[in-house]
Amino acid sequence: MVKKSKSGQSSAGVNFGSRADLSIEGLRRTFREHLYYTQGRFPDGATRNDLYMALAYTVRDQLLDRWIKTVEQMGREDHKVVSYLSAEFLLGPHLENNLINLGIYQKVCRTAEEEGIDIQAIFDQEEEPGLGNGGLGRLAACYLDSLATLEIPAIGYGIRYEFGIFDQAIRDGWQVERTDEWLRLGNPWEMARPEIAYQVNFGGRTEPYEDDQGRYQVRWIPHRTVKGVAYDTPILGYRVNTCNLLRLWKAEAVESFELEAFNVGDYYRAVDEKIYSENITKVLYPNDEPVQGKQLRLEQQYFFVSCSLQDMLRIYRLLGGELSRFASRFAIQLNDTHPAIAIAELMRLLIDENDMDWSTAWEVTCNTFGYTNHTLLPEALEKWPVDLFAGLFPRHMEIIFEINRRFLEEVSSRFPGDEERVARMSLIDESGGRYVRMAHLACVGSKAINGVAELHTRLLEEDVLRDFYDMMPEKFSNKTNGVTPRRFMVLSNPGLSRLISGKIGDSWVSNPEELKQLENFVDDGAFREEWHRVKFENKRKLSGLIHARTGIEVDPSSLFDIQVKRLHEYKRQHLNVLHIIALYNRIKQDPAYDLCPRTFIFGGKAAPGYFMAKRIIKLINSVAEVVNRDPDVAGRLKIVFFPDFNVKNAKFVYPAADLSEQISTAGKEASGTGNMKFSMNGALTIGTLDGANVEIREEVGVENFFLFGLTAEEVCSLQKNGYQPFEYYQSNQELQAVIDRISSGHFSNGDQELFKPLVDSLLFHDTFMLFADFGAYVNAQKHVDQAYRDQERWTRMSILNTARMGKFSSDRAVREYCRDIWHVKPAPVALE
Ligand code: NBG
Repeated sequence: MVKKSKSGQSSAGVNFGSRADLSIEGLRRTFREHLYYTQGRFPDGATRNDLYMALAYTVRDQLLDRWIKTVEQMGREDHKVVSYLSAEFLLGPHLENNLINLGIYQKVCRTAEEEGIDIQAIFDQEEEPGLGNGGLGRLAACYLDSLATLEIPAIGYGIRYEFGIFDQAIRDGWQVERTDEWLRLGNPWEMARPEIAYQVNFGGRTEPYEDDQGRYQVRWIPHRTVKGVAYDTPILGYRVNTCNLLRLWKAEAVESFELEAFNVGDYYRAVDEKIYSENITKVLYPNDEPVQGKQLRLEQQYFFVSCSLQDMLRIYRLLGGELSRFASRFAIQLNDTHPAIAIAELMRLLIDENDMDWSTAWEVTCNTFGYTNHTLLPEALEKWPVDLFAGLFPRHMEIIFEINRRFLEEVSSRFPGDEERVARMSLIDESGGRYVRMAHLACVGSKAINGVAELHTRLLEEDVLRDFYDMMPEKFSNKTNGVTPRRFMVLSNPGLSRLISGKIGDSWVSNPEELKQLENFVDDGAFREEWHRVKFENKRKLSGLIHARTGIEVDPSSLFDIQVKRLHEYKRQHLNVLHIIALYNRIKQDPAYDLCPRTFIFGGKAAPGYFMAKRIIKLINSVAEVVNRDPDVAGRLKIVFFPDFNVKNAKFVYPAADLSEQISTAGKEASGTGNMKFSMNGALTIGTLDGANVEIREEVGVENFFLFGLTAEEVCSLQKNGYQPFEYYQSNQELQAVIDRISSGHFSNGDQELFKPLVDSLLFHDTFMLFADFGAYVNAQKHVDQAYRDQERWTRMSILNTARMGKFSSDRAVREYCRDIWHVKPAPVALE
């Protein structure tokens, strides 16, 4: 339980009275004060946003004591701090989460009700900070939640994008993008810290010189300087006092610089400079996996990395330690290669700005960083043209060349005469054009390298990073992803959480392995009935939302078959569509065809420039148009594309699923985390042996998982032996009929061109082997259909899924990082 402070005594001994008071009266008073003094409203004139803001400030007040004490403690005691560097944090709404973590959710809801306030409408008012694309950014947010819950001192460092991931609307079946103006009505959760600001340089040249002691030094004479300003958001743990810090950087112009020195009289150019500077943190690049080699993206990466490292060095100086012991106070984790330039930047800061010698600086650097890889897709491995890189960061380029020179010397001496290996491992790809390989930089400059699921880590070791594994196997380990049960169960699925807690108590929330105890109740008919009822209620709620957003009526007693995730060919949403069309064909052929009524629900955004992904969205909607209104189908099949899938509406989606679609080509999905969110909420999975599916299946039991498809090895060897998708088309009649149905224009008002690019790509390339897996997939779906007819059995399997998902809590994952990589321990925060 949260320890209450004695009427909010601060460390300075000042009594802040009511604002930190958790009693109902206290909350009520603080809320009214904020409505009046912060929002400037009487209750009568207050808008919904005023009410939301006042409540958010009321809750934030509760966090402040904990937040200040946590941050103070980081600087005071001899604790190591985790510094999580990530270009993305996909946080989702804060308000409900904070209420849950504080333990005042029920109390606040009840009080609001008494006041005649529609609390759901207020929750709904919050714009989510969509500062990420998908799994990688959401994982960072889950890890912040777990770090705080485990009472580990930690700072998340990232970018305060003015526009997060775009809002998706569907027009005429196509995705249209709208800018996400999440800051429009104000953000009560952040605090601007204008006095915490750093200068970040770009471009220019370097110049060698001799310092006072006659040592060789290099100075960087930049072409341009931008200022990074800190915006802080509190991240409270569940029922603890630890309230960590998320520090996001906003780019601003260095006013004095252009206005006075350079642009005297040239007012417009000065303003241009300002706009140029602010551009850096204007917008999140909306590409999920493949990288976009854009200069601005590289500028964003360096910008936030440099600010963050300067900030850590400042904090470290406050502590007064020897700089050579930096790694004993900070463990920095690189969330993929987006912040990997940190390795060169820390070297630069230590050598050029703190007079450290190369080898000490290199030791500090290598002991500080850990690197998490999140992808096996070759097109998602970041590499930057050397010219672009050197133009923006001339000094870093020199440092990287020197790191590389020393490293390749080591490679040569370990593997004499193996020139091919040297070329393969070089930080510079010279196989055609010259590129900086960010993953190689990350591997060389980190003491630990990890993948995000067992299969993924094995494939890294055997394939993508094989040479590095050969040379330094001790650096490699697996850290299977996890998700927070607070947001994805307690907050998203209150009905199920209440049912569970009623049976086994509520300590599973911080210790989800306890969910195992639910296994004792699978034979309890009354419990199963309750379980089923909760699931049905969740499906009813989602049905209402679907109707409101799309106008489509769905039947909550049908099987809810859901695939929500970013649109990507490797995730194979179109394989799901091929199955739907196969069912449709069966019904058309035999209107009495016996099948369990199903509602297929899709959701997810496509990168705005990803042609195929956008066409898959159009295909889903086109098939939906035809199937949903075909009288022969008569409600047995319904298809929905739920627009604008994000963290906020995810909470209605995961708890309502009967079936979770995890059907990526084996060997392509590093882990997946949506798969975990579904299964925790009692959905059964139909899936391939890919990413964390492998481990989920092991945990929940093979008999409670619908497996199909080629293994990663089979995918690989089929590819090698010349995969011919056309042969599958010719030999599988059902597949042929499905493809022909699309080609004929049946779903596109006779237009045979619309889906031709998609169909041709499948017939003649099928890079992700839909055709090879089609038969097995349709077959597994048949088993799903059979199983769902036996509702007792299905509910049993559903309960067992939830009961056995404890492993996939982000608490477990973060504990492993703490133990194996960061070497940090909990540091509980006392309030008085
Ligand atoms: C994604 C993977 C997912 C994985 C998340 C989190 C990137 C680069 N990778 O499979 O595709 O679950 O990372 O680890 O976004």
